[in-house]
Amino acid sequence: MSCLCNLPATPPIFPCYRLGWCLPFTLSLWVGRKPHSPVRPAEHLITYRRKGPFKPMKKLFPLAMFPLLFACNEGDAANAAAAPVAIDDHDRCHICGMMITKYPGPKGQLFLKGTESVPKFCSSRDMFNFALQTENQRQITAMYVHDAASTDWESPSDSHFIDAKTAYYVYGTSKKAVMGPAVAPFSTLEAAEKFANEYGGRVLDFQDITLELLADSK
Ligand code: ZN
Ligand code: CU1
Repeated sequence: MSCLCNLPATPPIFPCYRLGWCLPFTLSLWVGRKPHSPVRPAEHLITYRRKGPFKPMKKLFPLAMFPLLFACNEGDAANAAAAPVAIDDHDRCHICGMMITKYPGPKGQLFLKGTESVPKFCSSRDMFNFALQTENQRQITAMYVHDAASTDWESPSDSHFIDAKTAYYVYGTSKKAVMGPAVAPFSTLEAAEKFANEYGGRVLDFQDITLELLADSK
């Protein structure tokens, strides 16, 4: 079974936030259970109320919780970020339809909830144009961009994808990509600053890349 709630982060104290739901659920099973010893009705009511439910509960409670914990952890594993995939020569940009590997500049790819297909993009710029749309934002489970410091600008290598959310970006550089000014990603601030000094542009982080920014300079 899986949990009904869908809380994202796992706090350090509990193995899973969903215990908030699992715990009352397990308790409700115990409260609603049938007494297990055949006793006369009147006596049974008294003994059951006084100590019946609590003794076995102490012993069996951890056992009852175990499968629920397992269900929670399974869910968390499914939510763990998928690894980046290679971009094929025949892959086309999810936004503009261009053949991705034909053009220079860092590319992007992302993973969405509930689908196996991985949208890939001719440029990190087009990836942001997709990823920043409100209706897409909530569906994204992982986002990758080429690290412009560690791979060739003209034909970036698929072994140099980095997490888009923790990357630094240089915007407004003289280096050419496609679909408008390049959004050049870097894994470190130092690398981004070095690139900006050499090729121009300003250093931004993930939160600074907005649809307004991209629309302004088309
Ligand atoms: Zn494109
Ligand atoms: Cu394009």
